[in-house]
Amino acid sequence: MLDTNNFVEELISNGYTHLCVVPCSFAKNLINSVINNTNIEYVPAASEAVACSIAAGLKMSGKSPIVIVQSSGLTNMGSCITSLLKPYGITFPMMVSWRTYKEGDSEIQHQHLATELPRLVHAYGYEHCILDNTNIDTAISQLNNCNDTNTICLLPKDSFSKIELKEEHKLDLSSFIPRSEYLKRLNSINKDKNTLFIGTTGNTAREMYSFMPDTNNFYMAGNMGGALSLGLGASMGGKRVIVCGGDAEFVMHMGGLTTAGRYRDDINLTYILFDNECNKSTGGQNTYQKHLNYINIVKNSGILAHNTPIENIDDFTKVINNLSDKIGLNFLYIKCSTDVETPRPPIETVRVNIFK
Ligand SMILES: Cc1ncc(C[n+]2csc(CCOP(=O)(O)OP(=O)(O)O)c2C)c(N)n1
Repeated sequence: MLDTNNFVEELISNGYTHLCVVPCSFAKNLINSVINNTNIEYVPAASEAVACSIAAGLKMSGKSPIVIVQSSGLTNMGSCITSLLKPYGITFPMMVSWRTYKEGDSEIQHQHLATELPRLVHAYGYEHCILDNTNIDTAISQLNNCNDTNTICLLPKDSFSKIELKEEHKLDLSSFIPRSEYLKRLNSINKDKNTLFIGTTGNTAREMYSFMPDTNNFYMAGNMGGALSLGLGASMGGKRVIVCGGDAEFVMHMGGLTTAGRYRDDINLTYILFDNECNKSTGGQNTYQKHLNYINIVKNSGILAHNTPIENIDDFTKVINNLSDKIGLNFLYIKCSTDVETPRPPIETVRVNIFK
């Protein structure tokens, strides 16, 4: 295991200036150390494609960025890598956490790339190396090699020692009630099973498994950012759908809003955005999205949004009860705090037959 703060100091003395990131729990301690350090800038990105393009722009302006993403995020970067970085000869270190998979594990979103990740890297026209997490000098020289060549660095689990965020970077959500309270209420209102609930990757789906035992739930373990569009398709097919999403998932493929808005008069679909201001499931990293007005974004995409943020169960109950069986595309924005960890839905519930 590498000493994380020493590793970050070495990155800085080697001239690296920015860490462009979509978080993965494997990189949590490295991310915390960079957020704590004022000599290197943390750049949280809506998607891996965004992180990669920002890094390319930084490199073009003489900075020295590093990209950190999860293996599933490397697929989002494919277009940037093959049609920008490769043809224009732009290089910088890209660290990709190598998620593994054990048979029977419910994290089925990682199953394919657990074995195929190196082949994907090679298909993009890159070599791969595996970060040496036993020696800082070797690890830094691997990254320096990635900075000059078409090489992607794969990051094994438990590579970095534990780092806590400094107090000033910690979120205070104590004035909001936890998401579980809203999920329990959804469960009691929607026991009839006529509504399909879609839970997004991250802690939303996990908590639905614990707090919504009586509803008809689909737990989308991967495909981050795709929940609204999945719900759109299901509602275009005739289902009544409610998507429960997180603030990081919501922005990842936000273009889906513009497509969904077109069908607002033909479908029965509601997106409930639970904003806990963080990527809870990958280590609680702040999403740094306070500049966003989610309600206005949604309204301007032609979607019917409840006008004010919801912060208590009574208001929530009224709004949910008013959502009728009528056609419409609705959006609710809820400010919430986080719950204690709940278990992942087991494989039998994650791999359901969604065509039934
Ligand atoms: C393409 C892709 N990139 C990154 C991840 C890793 N990841 C899983 S959940 C998550 C954050 C989810 O945060 P949010 O949507 O706010 O929900 P929360 O966990 O806070 O409830 C991330 C970054 C992923 N699964 N897929």
